[in-house]
Amino acid sequence: MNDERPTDCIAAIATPPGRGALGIVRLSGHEAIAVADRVFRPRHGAALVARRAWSAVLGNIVDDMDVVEEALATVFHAPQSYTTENMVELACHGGQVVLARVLDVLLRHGARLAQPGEFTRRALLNGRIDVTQAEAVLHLIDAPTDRARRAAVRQLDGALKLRLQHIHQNLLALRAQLEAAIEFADDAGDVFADRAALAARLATHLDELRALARGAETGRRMHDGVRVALAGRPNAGKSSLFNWLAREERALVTPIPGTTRDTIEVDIAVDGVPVRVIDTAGMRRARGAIEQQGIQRARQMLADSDYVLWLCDLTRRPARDEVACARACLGATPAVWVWTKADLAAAWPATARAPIEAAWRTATISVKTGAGMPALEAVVAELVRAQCGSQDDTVLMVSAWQRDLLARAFEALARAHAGATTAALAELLVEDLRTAQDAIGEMTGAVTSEAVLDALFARFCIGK
Ligand SMILES: Nc1nc2c(ncn2[C@@H]2O[C@H](COP(=O)(O)OP(=O)(O)OP(=O)(O)O)[C@@H](O)[C@H]2O)c(=O)[nH]1
Ligand SMILES: [Mg+2]
Repeated sequence: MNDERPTDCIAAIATPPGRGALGIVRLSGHEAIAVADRVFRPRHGAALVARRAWSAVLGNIVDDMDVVEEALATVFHAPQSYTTENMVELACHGGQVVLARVLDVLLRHGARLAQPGEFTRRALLNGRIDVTQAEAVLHLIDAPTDRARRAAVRQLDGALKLRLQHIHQNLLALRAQLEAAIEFADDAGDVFADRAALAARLATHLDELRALARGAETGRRMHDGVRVALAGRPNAGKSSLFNWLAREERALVTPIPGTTRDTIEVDIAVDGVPVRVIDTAGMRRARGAIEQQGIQRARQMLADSDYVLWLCDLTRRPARDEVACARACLGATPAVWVWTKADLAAAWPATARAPIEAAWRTATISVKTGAGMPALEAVVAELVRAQCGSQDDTVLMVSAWQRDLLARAFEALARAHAGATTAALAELLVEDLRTAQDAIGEMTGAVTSEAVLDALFARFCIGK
């Protein structure tokens, strides 16, 4: 961890731009309360510096003789604040000109404009939170669904930090034991003597890391969402289903085949997981350059999606290459075959349907009557659950570099485990354990570099 801990007074507008009932300007640093006192005139009583922690004081913010704004100042004394430093939060009226003026006055009286994420960075540098908790702050602010919020709050509370610390300590203890065994090879309690027991211990740790990796993958899904594309022949009813799922008339629906050209996307929530639904152009031999581009784009979308709902119009007689066309368009992306327009007379003979029913998971719907829609939604929910699980207390909201660290720890531990079951060199085994342990340590920020912290906090907004 970096030892250089800045304590100068930083200030920033902490609320989002735009009009609002309230806007908050916050200050943090050793001199924060003193700087606020230079511009804040309490309506009654003593200056802020003489106030008890967490007192809220009504007063004016003045610039020389000018009253700039009326505000409520809340005083926080170190270490009981967000950053662990002295802090003042000025709750002002939520107008951009007002807030900019208040900030400007503070900057001219000894504060410096905070960098993005600098308040949270100070909380981290001062040891109140670790990297997993700083990540949780970001994920909490960005949470696209309530389930993602719950996971972020749990992590902010230190759940992941404790888990990682626990694993780190266990790996450390095991490594110490192994190193001692190497050094005093003749000792009675040589852990290398019972290779099977050692392998079992490593397997337990490997399981822990596997569970973490699964949780991190779920967290990624819960943040990025699951992509579900709607595809099929022109006029199959894709845009109709899209509008139904979006609960609004977003996409143009007409009886003319080839209506949709560009892809259209909408975000919905399924079981607390964000799902991006993508409507695409109908697949056929394109008539004209625009449609050709649309189809090209649709194919790309299918390749980039997690799932495809392949829609097929029951009322249109099947073409000879129906299945081949679907297979070619879908590529490797898993799909559910959805029969549409079930309210109308079907033109597909049972013999043509049978091979499809055998090869694909299918659903039958009518957007017009709503028949089959709950069942289709249940299928989508099931697909989403398959990606995101339903166990909330194991979800990790971590970033890509933390997932990489987890993978590194896992690989090293897997090597150690393989080494324990064979008669690999003890020193190599210890080295692998050290690699795993360091990677886990890095995840909590115990040995995190400045560059990594810069990258993390660059994703924050100013004032957080
Ligand atoms: N009766 C009935 N008509 C439907 C149903 N779903 C869609 N349609 C009609 O089928 C036609 C085509 O629907 P769209 O949703 O535009 O089809 P699409 O697959 O998006 O078509 P393209 O964008 O041209 O590829 C429209 O006239 C819809 O009203 C349904 O469940 N029942
Ligand atoms: Mg369409």
